[in-house]
Amino acid sequence: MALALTLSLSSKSSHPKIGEKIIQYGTAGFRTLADDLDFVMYRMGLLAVLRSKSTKAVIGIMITASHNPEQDNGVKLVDPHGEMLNQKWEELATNLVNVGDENLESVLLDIIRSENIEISEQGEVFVGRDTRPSGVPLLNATLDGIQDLQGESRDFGIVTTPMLHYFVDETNKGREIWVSSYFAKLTKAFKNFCKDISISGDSYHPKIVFDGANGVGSIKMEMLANFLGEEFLEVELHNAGKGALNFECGADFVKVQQKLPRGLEELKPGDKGVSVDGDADRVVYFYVDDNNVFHLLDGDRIASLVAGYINELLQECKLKLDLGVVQTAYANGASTKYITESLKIPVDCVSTGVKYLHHKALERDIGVYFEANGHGTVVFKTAAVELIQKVANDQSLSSSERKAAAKLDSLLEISNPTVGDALSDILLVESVLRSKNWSLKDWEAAYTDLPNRLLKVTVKDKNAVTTVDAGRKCTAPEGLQDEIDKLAQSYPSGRSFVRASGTEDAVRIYAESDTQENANELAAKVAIKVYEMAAGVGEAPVIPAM
Ligand code: NG1
Ligand code: ZN
Repeated sequence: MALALTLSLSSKSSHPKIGEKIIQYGTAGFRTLADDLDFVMYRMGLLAVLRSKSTKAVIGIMITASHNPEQDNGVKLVDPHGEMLNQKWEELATNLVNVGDENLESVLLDIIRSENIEISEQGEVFVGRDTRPSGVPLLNATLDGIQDLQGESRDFGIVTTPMLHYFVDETNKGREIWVSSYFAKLTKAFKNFCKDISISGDSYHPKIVFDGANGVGSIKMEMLANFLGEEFLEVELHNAGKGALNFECGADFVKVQQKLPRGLEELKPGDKGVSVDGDADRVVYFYVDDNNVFHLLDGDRIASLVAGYINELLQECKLKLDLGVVQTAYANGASTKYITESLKIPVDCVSTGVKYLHHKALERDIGVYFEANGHGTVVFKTAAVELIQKVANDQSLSSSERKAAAKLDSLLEISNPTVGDALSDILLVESVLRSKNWSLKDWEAAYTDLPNRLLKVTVKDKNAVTTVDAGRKCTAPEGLQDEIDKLAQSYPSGRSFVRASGTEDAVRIYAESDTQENANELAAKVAIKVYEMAAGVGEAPVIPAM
């Protein structure tokens, strides 16, 4: 008879569970005040070892709270192909984090049994973190968890989230990695792409004014810029670590506030502003015009630019591949219309959360996915890349066909196939702009955004707000959707929806209309309805003065 398995968790008593509040593995893992996370990290270290044993592959743990304020932190697990954690394991994670200390061993044993895990199997976990000071103690808690189940760990120190995803994927593909191999891959592909493109005229400038959100993005951007050299891309660094992380800067601030970040107030007309978020998986572009008016080029713009260009290259190299774009309900209505009607590229709309976009995009030969907030990438099937490379090397074809295929091959090599990656996305955007000899104004001319507003309301229990149809229809509280519909219909081109945030304790409200004033007003009126019907707490939202 087999001996009953027992676990001895020697560090458990150093990481006692605190608080009674149930916490959930949300759209971006666990995320809350850093002070409340020690036991969560320890337990995620334990779980990652089990996941590694179960998949017989390296698993990643990223310690970050992305665009949240500096005092928050969080943790996300990375699956073998560099993708977000499998949904069933998200539930296991939620369960493991919420049990009392006295039941920890038995819940782990349940997982071992239900997942048929061979405990003697090797377990290996890659760990990375953003620049938050709380990252160090939380890393130690994570390492304790890994060690308690005899897992091997490799600590990558401060890295961007997409770098860690890339390292996990590459290692599981049997390739050797080191920190600079990431930069080497990106820069080699970008330089290859730029090979035959000469810059002339006044439209494209190989220079960006970079807002690093005072986070890891600025450290890694500086390294990337050194690898590239100024002739390929000059980078003027701002918010490079002296101020508070994400405070009045970074991609989330710029997208939500629709204004220049702190430190870039003096951006000159014609300069290309670029903001990334606290873990550098999101990016937005912006500029000010001659009248000092701010213009934002967000994730929807990046999706349409990149997908449109890939489509052109496919036509030039006469390859019939299945290309599609994936968006969420937060995509600007004008972008969806432009991509489907002008570019004639199919668009799918999925629930908010990168994992949904990623999986949908993988259904295509080449899938371009972006959230409006600037989180996205290009994914592709290996067979599609092989076809493209075949065309690039087929001497019987015309040189224009071969060149287009070679460009497409480099472009796909620049993209991070595992997850949205601000640095790789910047190089994607720069590739297309350079190739088209476009300024940001040229890029923006493709379509006109519908003015929009994103608000949030704190309520007693955000889970009381439930939705269906990719987050576009609210099913509870009863009657709220009817109120939203009535309000939206009373504004020209009005569209609005609400959903519970997966990363914050709040309900998000999105509204679009023909003018910014109308979008602001519609968003505020819907926010008031949410506040009234879903037990809002704190100060009630107000309608802005026109
Ligand atoms: P929540 O908080 O669930 O809305 C936010 C973003 C998501 C995604 C996650 C992960 C918006 C409206 N929502 O999720 O798109 O990026 O954070 O970081 O931007
Ligand atoms: Zn992020």
